[in-house]
Amino acid sequence: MLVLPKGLRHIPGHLDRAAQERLVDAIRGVVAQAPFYRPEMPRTGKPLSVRMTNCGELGWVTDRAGYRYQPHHPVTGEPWPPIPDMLMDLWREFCPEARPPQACLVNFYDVTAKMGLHQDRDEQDLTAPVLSVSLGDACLFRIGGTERGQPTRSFRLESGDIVVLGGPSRLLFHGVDRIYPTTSALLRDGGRINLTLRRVTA
Ligand code: MD3
Ligand code: FE
Repeated sequence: MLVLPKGLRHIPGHLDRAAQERLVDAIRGVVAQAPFYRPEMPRTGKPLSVRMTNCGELGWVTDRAGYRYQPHHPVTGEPWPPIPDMLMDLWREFCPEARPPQACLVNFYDVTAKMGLHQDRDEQDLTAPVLSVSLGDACLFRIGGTERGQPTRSFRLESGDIVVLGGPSRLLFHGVDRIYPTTSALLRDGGRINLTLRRVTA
């Protein structure tokens, strides 16, 4: 039996293929207004392998100056486009107690991209849950404890899966170790998109 950390809900295959296609279309609309860009590590400026954009009143960005939320795209200077209705509906369904999300980070992984173990703690409101939607190729997701170096567990996230991180799971270390190429035909050129909806301000 797979035991998940308290406060972590994994809903495999919540979105059927038609819903995934509608969501990809909505994200294509977002990306047309706010193109993917290559974020950089704080201080070093080393590029991340994941490409990013956002929708919502605030977007998470990282560059030499550090990690932060800001209301405009770092390359175009334009405000982020609104969060698509489908995602607002998922938030109301899975996070009915929470105030509305302010940010939706859109991560794009080509088949070589990964994301190292990290904590999400750039939000002022750490009591609000994070809701994640996976689209496209499957990945190997890893989740640990609240301290670096604690044991980790790995599981696969597939297209259409939803993960809700609330309560005690909100500050767990987590990352994406690898993408499994050609495991989904949703995105014509392969790769994986992950959407994370968040409340940012207290
Ligand atoms: C566990 N994204 O954007 S989503 C991130 O697949 C991020 O792109 C990963 O980590 C991705 O920050 C994982 C699932 C997720 C999101 C937030 C979490 C897991 C989490 C916050 C706390 C614990
Ligand atoms: Fe994260």
